Amino acid sequence: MPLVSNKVTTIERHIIEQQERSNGATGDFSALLRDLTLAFKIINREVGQAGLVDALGATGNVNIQGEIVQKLDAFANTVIYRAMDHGGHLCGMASEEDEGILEIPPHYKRGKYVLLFDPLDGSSNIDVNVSIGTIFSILRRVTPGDGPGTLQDFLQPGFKQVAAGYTIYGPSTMLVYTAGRGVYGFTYDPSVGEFILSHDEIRIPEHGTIYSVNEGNYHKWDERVQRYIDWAKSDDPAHNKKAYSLRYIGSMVADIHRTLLYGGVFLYPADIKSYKGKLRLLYEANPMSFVVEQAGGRARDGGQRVLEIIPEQLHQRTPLIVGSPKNVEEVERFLTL
Ligand code: AHM
Ligand code: MG
Repeated sequence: MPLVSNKVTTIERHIIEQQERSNGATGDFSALLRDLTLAFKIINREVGQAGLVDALGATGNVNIQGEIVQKLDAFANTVIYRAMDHGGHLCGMASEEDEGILEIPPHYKRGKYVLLFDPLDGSSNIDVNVSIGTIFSILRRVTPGDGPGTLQDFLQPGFKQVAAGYTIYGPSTMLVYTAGRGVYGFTYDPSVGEFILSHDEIRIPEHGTIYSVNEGNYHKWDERVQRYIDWAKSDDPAHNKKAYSLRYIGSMVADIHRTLLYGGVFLYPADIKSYKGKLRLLYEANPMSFVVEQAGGRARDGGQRVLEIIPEQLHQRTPLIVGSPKNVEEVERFLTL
């Protein structure tokens, strides 16, 4: 009987194979991603024990977004910085938890990339054992030389991202990433300590029947958004449409991960309180939009493509409508009425 080979691919092998296919690859980028996965494994270990140890609850510090920082956020933030500061691949980092650029210590070599990250997104869900995630975005530096990265290196539009992705800490832990050549998902096997390729070349369904939004904000939205939501949850026999289902976890990584696999739309629109929306362009909207677009989806801010927004500030916010191309177009039709 011939041997049947069921190839087991770790993320490390996958990245190397991808690099070999792209011309001029130096291996620098593979090493960078490898360092990042180590940070994710450490965060995963800690998240998995959150209910056991006294790691729950707010530290009491207020971050620059005016939110209470929880212990695991602070932990994840430090883990990523420490895993990435000495690899020689980065000339700077920026985190949703820190106000300014995080510099590479002067005694370490600096490299040609910058890393932006949201160490633990959806942190209000930590205490109730609901999925949370880490989001990352990698850009190539644009300033010449090998000095510290400057704001210019970070404030690049999303279409310039070299790679982006997220790790979701859920019933199983998964890492989903794109380097601009499709989207790949890896499930963590804790028994061997490896992320194993489980979702090859992810494609988002063209259309889905789920909408995902914090509907508690309904009365704060523009009436065009209200009209879309009214339509989304109604039957529309003229278009052979049944009411969509609402699913909202309140962890963007989890809500968008479901949207990626099942289809539909995730929205965080602007409202009268947050007139630019809630989500951060550089740490949340850009990386998630890059992943979704690479899987065949669509990501808009209500007027333009998210990945084409020219950032002006590290912590700038943006409205976000992301998901299956047809669903996002449905929302856009209501927005232009
Ligand atoms: P965080 O970065 O402080 O965790 O906030 C971002 C989170 C997203 O994960 C989620 O989509 C959104 O906030 C939920 O906000 P709301 O509670 O307003 O629905
Ligand atoms: Mg966040």
